[in-house]
Amino acid sequence: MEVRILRRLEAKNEADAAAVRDLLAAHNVRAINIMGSPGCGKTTLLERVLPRLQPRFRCGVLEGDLFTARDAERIAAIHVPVIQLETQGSCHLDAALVHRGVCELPLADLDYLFIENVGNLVCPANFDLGEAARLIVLSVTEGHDKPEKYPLLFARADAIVITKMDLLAHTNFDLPAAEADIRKFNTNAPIFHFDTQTDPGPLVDWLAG
Ligand SMILES: Nc1nc2c(ncn2[C@@H]2O[C@H](COP(=O)(O)OP(=O)(O)O)[C@@H](O)[C@H]2O)c(=O)[nH]1
Ligand SMILES: [Mg+2]
Repeated sequence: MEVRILRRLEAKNEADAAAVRDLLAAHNVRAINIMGSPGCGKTTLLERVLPRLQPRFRCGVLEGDLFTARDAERIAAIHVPVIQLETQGSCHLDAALVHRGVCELPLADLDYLFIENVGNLVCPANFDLGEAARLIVLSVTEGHDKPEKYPLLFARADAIVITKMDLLAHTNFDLPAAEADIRKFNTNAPIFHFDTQTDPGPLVDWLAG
């Protein structure tokens, strides 16, 4: 009797991620996968950082959301090439959708590709998108317990940005505790502080590095 095999989804995703990685490498484009909760400030960070990178580097963006093109409209407003990826209800981007998005971008004209993942601290961590680096965003309004509750995301980060620092004094967010917890899972990744009032220079330098 014939035996049917259903392969786990990740195996398909791994093949798609390899295709994305090969395509980006062929065009010498460095991709950064940005992950964090809904509303933590991922798009705001891009709005602040992209104009700082653009004079030196050519950037493109893939915006991941369940529905709407609102974030892509924000990025288009600052004149950066962008494609909206609508997951139609799925809680994370997968490499197949990213591959379709990458094929729509002018890769020959890009140095950096920023992929804003769907707002979620769980599922995106498990899906390789073919990126070169993972940037995790945590806002002070979410509570300092999040690194301990969602360790996988922080463990696999290449850099972590703590956002909405201007609101720190209005919250009970314990910054040293949050950073100590991040260090339990990730000893190497730089931790940047960010808000819309402060110069994002160190983060820009890391991205450009
Ligand atoms: N006070 C303050 N608000 C911020 C900051 N960054 C983002 N926000 C606000 O947080 C909300 C969600 O930001 P957004 O960038 O859309 O988050 P995303 O869902 O992670 O992309 C918006 O109302 C932003 O204006 C910040 O540094 N300080
Ligand atoms: Mg957003």
